[in-house]
Amino acid sequence: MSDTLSRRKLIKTGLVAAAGASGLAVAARIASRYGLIPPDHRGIYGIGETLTYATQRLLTSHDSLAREFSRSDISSIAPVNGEPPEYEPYLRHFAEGFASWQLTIDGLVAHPASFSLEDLKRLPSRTQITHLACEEGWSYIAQWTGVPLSYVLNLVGVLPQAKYVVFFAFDKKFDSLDMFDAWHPQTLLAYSMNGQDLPKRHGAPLRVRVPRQLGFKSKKYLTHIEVTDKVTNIGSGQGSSSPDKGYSWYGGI
Ligand SMILES: Nc1nc2c(c(=O)[nH]1)N[C@H]1C(S)=C(S)[C@@H](COP(=O)(O)O)O[C@H]1N2
Ligand SMILES: [Mo]
Repeated sequence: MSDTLSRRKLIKTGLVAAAGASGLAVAARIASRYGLIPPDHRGIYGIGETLTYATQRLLTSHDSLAREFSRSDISSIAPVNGEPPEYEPYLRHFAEGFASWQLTIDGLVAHPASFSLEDLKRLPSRTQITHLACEEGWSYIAQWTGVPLSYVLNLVGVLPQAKYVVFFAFDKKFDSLDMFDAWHPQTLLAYSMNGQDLPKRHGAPLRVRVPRQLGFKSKKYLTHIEVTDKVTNIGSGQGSSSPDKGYSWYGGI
């Protein structure tokens, strides 16, 4: 057993034992010591959120992949959650076929940059058929093509103090991933769904697809990505617009 593995096992055993024997607060303290605290750790669900996140991170190895399906598994119907922004500047970009739309990436990076849709389409792509599960109880399987977020992060040069990658959308929603999911090979900046340009309702021109987490983390209608070491200064400080509506920040599956 490698050193990291035995260390992970030790922390995990400690966490679970502490949660059972001496209560959640002790387990939360252990999680804190190892930096496994999600941004929405305050409030009534906070200790539960910390335990879920910390346990998942310790149980899952860094390269574990979400299941990928075959073409015959693609669902004939893909439901939608979150209607397209029917207001400016989104409507103008849509009418122009996103010709002047740009994705800006800045924050804790060596080379802040903006990418047009054509720029992104010229970068190496990955196509994957994965399951999107909404916490409301429906799900579907679809094929997504896009540039791996990790590729773009390497282009802009993430600084060592980075802890989160934050996604901002035209509809004012935002969300963030820790660096584990940001570097994950299946986390895509997707511009195509089932072989077509991303349909308006599914997030045109660009969405993030995070198959290792519930659907709400796969934010649509992206405008801007920021790499940061803290999310306390964004929105209500919980790393996402979703916890304001009772969702957790971490939606691992
Ligand atoms: N910008 C934005 N992204 C979003 C949403 C939204 O309302 N706005 N809804 C989320 C939710 S709750 C889910 S389940 C998925 C659904 O993706 P789909 O509408 O393409 O099926 O998108 C997520 N991304
Ligand atoms: Mo959802």
